Amino acid sequence: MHKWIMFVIFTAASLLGLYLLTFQLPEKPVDESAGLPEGVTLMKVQARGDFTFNEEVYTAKVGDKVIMKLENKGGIHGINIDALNVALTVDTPQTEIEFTEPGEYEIYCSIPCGQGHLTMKSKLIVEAA
Ligand SMILES: [Cu+2]
Repeated sequence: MHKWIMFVIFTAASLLGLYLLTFQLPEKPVDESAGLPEGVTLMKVQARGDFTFNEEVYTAKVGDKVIMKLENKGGIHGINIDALNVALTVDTPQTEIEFTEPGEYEIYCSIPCGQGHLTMKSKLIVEAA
C-alpha cells in the first residue's frame, strides 16, 4: 500500500519537474517605461543586424521629453542625430531629449558596422505642437 503511494508521488514529482524543464516558468513582462520621470516617455531605437532600424520614421511633438534608448539587436551599432547633438553607443546607450524645434532629423549609424553601414538611416520627425 505505501509503495503504491510513493510511486504516485514520485511520478507526479517527476512529471512536474519535466514540465518545468520543458516550458520553464513564465517570464514576467518587463515594463521598461516604469521608473521614468513624469512626462518622459521612452523612445526605443533598435539597430538590427540587417543594417536597418526598427522604424523608418520615429515621430514626436515639440515639447515632448523622451529618453532615447539604443538597443543593438544584431551587430554593434551606434546612432547619431547631429542636429540634436545625440550620439549613442553601446557604452552610453541612452540620453534624455526635449524637442524644441519642429523638423526632420536624420538618424544614422555611427559605427562602421559592415556592408550596409552607409545606408543605415532612419528619420525622426518632430511635429509642431
Ligand atoms: Cu553602422
